[in-house]
Amino acid sequence: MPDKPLVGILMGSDSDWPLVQKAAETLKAFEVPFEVRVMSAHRTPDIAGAYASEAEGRGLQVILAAAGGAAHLAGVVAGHTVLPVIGIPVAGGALNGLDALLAVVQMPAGIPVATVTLGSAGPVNAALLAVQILGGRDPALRARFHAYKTQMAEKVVGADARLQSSLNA
Ligand code: RP5
Repeated sequence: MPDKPLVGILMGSDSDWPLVQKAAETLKAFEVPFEVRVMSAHRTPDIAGAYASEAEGRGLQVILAAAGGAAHLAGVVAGHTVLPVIGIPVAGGALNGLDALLAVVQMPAGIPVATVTLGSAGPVNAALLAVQILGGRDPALRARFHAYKTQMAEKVVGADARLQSSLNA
């Protein structure tokens, strides 16, 4: 039987999936069990509200919510749960994502939504934030995150070494 999901990845439309799948890939790389759902704050408000209300009882620990345009999904979900919610603004439409970014980030006091960047770093960072949150009480997961950061630093050090040797050749 597959592990029970700890992270719920939500998106407002399946048109968001090409971007949002980077969150799924990142969680998979860290061996964090997750589920993926399409639901909308506007088109399926009852489903989104029910999902968020039931998430804690189902054992989820973090929710990622991606949406574009008037991106209310993360905020609506945050209004219905005490779980941490990470909003992923999706670029597109006439305002090219600025609308989504502001809709996700400008939450009223009391209902926080952690907001990541527009673009492909957004879903990756949302997943990494989820890993960091879950890692707070999972030493093995935290160790994987340490290794990830070390690897990233080694890449930069390697790139610098290659640049220095080409400049000094
Ligand atoms: C938002 O509107 C979705 O999250 C998507 O980013 C955007 C466009 O949705 P579709 O018209 O492609 O379904 O609700």
